[in-house]
Amino acid sequence: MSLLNQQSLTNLPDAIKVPGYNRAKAGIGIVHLGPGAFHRAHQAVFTDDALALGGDWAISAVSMRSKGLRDSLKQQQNLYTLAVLDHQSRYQVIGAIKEVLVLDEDRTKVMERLTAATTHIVTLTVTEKGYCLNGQGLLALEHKDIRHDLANPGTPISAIGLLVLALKQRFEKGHEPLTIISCDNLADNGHKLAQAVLAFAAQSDTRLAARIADEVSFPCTMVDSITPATDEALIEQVADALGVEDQWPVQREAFSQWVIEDKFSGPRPPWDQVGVTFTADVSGYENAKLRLLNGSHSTLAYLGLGCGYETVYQAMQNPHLQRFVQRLFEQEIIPSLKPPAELDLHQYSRAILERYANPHIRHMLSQIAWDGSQKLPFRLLRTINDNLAADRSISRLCVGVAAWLQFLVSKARTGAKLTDPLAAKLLEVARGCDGNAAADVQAFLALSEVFVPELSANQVFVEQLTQGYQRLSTLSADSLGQILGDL
Ligand code: CS2
Repeated sequence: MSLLNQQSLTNLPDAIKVPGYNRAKAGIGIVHLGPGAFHRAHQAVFTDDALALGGDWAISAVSMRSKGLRDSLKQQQNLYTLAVLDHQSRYQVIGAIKEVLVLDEDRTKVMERLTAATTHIVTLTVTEKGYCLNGQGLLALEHKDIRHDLANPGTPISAIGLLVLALKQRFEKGHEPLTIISCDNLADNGHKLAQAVLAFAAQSDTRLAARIADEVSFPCTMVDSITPATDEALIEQVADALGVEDQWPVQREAFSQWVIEDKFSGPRPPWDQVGVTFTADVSGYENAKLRLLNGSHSTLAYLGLGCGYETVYQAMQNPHLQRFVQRLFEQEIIPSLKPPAELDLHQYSRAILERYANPHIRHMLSQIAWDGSQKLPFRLLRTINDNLAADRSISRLCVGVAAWLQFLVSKARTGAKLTDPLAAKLLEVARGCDGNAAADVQAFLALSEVFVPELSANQVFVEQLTQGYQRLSTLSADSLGQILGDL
């Protein structure tokens, strides 16, 4: 079977949507850091639609480390397929990415793109750990990548070091500043990124830091679309639908939402005409999404894996888990939120449950379980903190955190691989656990990278977490009804 490329576009079945613009003519206006499946299924798709309305907004995608995507997409002239999986699946060939570069190997080209007068926007999906933040949400100066970049500012390996170098060189060239948009699941993502960039710049050049603070905009965003990792089944399904082979398609659900703080340093694509929401304050949307969707995702991942389930869909077929998530939403998460007037949280959370019940999406719990140490603070711990301050219940939220601790203990016991930047430390603590709930929980709470001291010292939290941990010590699909019974 021949490969998807520019030439094959004209022979695809009629139902397949193809780029509605001249790819050769569209210039690069955006540099994206971290072109994983989520970027390619979300921002790149909005941008593809915007390109059809005109403008030089094609994307130069910079992979921070891996080379696989660059090498595969190069053979397809950087075209790839988006499969939207629902009761009626549809396929769309995306042309918005013009090139994929690898930071390490294509450094000169990367800097050229970042400092071109024609580049106006940098977007990022580098995952939570890519921001190199400490437990307080500030740049971790002791992080090994940050130490490397401070010592070698001309050849950075972190996104933060790279952005600072790019801004410095742009200012030297006299170009317009950039708008830098974090599209990761961090609360207050724009502010966190801005703080990290400023803290890094201030280490060597306070004038540069001041200029960045004055001129560069870091809008906050909320991004949302469930995007399971690409697997062999998808590759086959896409080949069947297209009649040509795509080596690296992406898949997602039909739902896709992007809310961006309306605060740009320069021009932007006509994203507002293709479904992106611009607003003065993203925090209401962002917190609702992070706490309800991502918070329940992580909870389901650790509880579901403990019961032997593989996917979100399977886990949600269990009536006890379904009821538990509903009550978690209603009793503990919704009361913590301050949504914008137009957002009905009860409706929003019902829609999330419907999305989880999409049988066409095989979203692996093991994928969601990655990087718990980076995700839980934003997804569950901040909600716990707010509820404690307002004297609200936290018992269900603590079950989610306790399920993570039990997941770590079981990884330590079985020796299975743990994907988490803090894996070595987490496993060390987990190996020392002997089933005494109070002592085990205390050992985990000492991890200040995850639990801020105010929280680990809070007696209500410690008690509830210990109870949750105790409850889950016999977790299995059969015992779930009893374990979650009164929650
Ligand atoms: C998931 C997210 O993998 C995870 O941790 O919770 O990727 C989630 O699917 C997206 O944020 C949905 O927008």
